[in-house]
Amino acid sequence: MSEQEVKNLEQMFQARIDNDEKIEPKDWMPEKYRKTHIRQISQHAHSEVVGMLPEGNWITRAPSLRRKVALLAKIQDEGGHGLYLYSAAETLGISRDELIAQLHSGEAKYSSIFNYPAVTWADMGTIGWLVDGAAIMNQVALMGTSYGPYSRAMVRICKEESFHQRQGYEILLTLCNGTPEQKAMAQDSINRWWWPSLMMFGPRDADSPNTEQSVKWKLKRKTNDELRQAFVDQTVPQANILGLTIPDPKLKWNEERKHYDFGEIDWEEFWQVVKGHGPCNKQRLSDRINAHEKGQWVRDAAMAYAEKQANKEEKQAI
Ligand code: BYC
Repeated sequence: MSEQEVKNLEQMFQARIDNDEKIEPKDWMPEKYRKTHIRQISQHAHSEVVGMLPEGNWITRAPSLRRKVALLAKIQDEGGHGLYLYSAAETLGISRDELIAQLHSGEAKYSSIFNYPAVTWADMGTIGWLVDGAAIMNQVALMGTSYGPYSRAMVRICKEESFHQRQGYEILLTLCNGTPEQKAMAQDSINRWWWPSLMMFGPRDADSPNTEQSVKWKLKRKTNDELRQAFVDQTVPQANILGLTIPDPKLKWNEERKHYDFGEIDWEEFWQVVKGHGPCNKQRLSDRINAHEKGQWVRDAAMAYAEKQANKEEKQAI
């Protein structure tokens, strides 16, 4: 194909996006569009699957049967979200095995937030409220993303995430209406998770190499800073209802902007965690690799069964 032909195709492609059409797997797309989507969708999938680990640790320690059932269901949902997202990424011409290998080798990233430890029961509430809350803020915008399979996966994921957010908030509401020790446990949890939750939205727009192109392609419908601001604005009144203090002395309503002003994120900490030096990076990755290896017999059994079925069907056809 000549350079001019590629340029024409790119123009037509951008016109479809500007016209809010969805791009489907068999449509022509620029190579960079395909690669950027594989990167973001697979990192999103990895985040869901690694995100099961901090909570999985609390299933056996949940304080009641009702809490245990709800937590189990939430974690299973996250495994399911990973599967929809891996499937969406596979439509772009990469295999699940390759994606998993990229996670295990450290080549692919997953959300920084899951490299922090969940040390108290209140953390199960805070993860639901803040971490799922931040995830929904991002994912509601992603329902309008230009790539069809990603956008459709988001619709279902968002419905399930809003249940997750509420179950977390309800855990905190119970603790905040409980004994002074329970309320203090909730406050301690918010103190630890607030800033890492704000980091989930990624670097400032000015330091985000991918945002400009991703916004043009409508992979991103809002920028990192826009989503972070919307999250802060939504979350402060919820903290007030709980009677908890957000650990940011600079947090203040700005009447002129009609938004909350907030303090500076520790970007040094963010990049350290993204580069693999957070409190739990090594443990998360080794737990994931271990789980994958231990699950080999399940994949082997499924393959053997599928082969048997295929042989049976072939024989019946003869
Ligand atoms: N953590 O140019 P930028 C969940 C990387 S999980 C780690 O702004 P982009 C849940 C970024 O990848 C929700 N890395 O990038 C599950 C890039 O590096 P590469 C997870 C980060 O992609 C269980 C570099 O920094 N949600 O719901 O335009 C329990 C420069 O950044 C992070 C998603 O994945 C980070 N926080 O924007 C509970 C949503 N931030 O790849 C809940 C989908 C940035 O160039 N993803 N980096 O080497 C997105 O919306 C975007 O990928 C981001 C980053 C906004 C995260």
